[in-house]
Amino acid sequence: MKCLINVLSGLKRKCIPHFVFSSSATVYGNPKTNLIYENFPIGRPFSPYGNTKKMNISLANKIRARFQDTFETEPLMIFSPGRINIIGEHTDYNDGFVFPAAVNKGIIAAFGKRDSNDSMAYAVDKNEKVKFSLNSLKPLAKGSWKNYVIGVVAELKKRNKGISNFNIAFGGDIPGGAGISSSAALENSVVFGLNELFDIKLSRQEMILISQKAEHNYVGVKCGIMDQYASMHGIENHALLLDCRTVKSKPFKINFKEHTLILINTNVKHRLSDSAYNDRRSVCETIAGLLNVKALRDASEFDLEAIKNKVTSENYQKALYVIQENNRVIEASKALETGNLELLGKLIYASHEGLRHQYKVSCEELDFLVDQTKLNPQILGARMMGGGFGGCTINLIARTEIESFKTFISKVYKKKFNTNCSIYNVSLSNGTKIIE
Ligand code: GAF
Repeated sequence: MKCLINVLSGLKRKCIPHFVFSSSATVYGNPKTNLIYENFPIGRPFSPYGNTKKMNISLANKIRARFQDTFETEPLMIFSPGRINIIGEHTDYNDGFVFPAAVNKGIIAAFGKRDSNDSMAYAVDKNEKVKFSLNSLKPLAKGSWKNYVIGVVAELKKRNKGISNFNIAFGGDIPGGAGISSSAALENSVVFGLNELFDIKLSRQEMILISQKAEHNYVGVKCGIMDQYASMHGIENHALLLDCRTVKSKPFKINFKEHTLILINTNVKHRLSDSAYNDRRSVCETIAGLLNVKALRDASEFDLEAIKNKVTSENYQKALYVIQENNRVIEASKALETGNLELLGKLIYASHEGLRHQYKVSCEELDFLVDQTKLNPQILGARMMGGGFGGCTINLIARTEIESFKTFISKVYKKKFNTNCSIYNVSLSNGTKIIE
């Protein structure tokens, strides 16, 4: 009842939500109307994003306690999730399609106002603190967590959003470099927390663009919008078929019944992944220019064939991968609508092949994990996830097979690389939100 009142009071506000019908629900349960509030302003007490099941409560308690001990006030608490991506890798910055979902792991951040001439950020997991002045913000050493926080603050200042000094303490339960986007989760937690603390009245859609710009300008990665979008707009038990040109999504209820998704972390992150990422983006933009289209999203294989002799064969393959991967995302959404998990699995495997041989963003450890799944018919599909060069694979596996596969893969991975892989079960969660 309380929830219904909250929803009605939210609807009374002047903006109009965009209603989307999830056709997949006809396959996985009763047809259901879902709400996508991309431009909904944020404000207490209304949150259309509800509670997130199985969030890490002990982490939240730890972050709150550290904040209280350090800053001696009661914090505003935010949870911002990481994301998985079923299919559609390196398509987002080509204005293409992706299929991510927010998960119940991510960043928990505590915020409070600060009566001082500077602000302070405290990374609890690293036990590191940084003080900074809001009037002289600049990127710090490359690779530092501080750039994610300061970058968001700088983007808010650039837009003349009225913020004053503040404290933040944060920690997470996804390792950096795992390909689950702890970076977008952190950026979103900062913009969401400051929006709330200083009553800036940004919509979720405005916030994700600020997070993305922070990553471009302070972290130095020219990322697309997938991670920030999924983390901010996630819906419990749903994946989002996101059109990265319109930045609007269609939620698909995910219930794979006898199957489920698990993540396997290689626990490696190879050097140069950021520069390789930016290089890939620039290749795609150059080829889109040659094709005279806005982005590779607008090109077909036929179009690409026509300029084949104007590009290197390596770059031809990269552009071809993007065009094919975009098509795979659409095929995957149809497979989900018809409940065809075998087809979904095949598309996931094909995505990995493209990332490995055409786009060349995989690595030995990821390829090994994917190759091992092919020995097991109970695993329908597997592929690397995220930017690549390390991090996790995502695996579509029969539930009955999980325990024996975990034992198997842990053993063979350790034998091959003399290091452990980590296995995560995740549930699909709501987007960035205030927690009690
Ligand atoms: C990273 C980026 F941040 C995303 O925008 C996306 O490009 C992804 O790599 C690859 O699909 O996570």
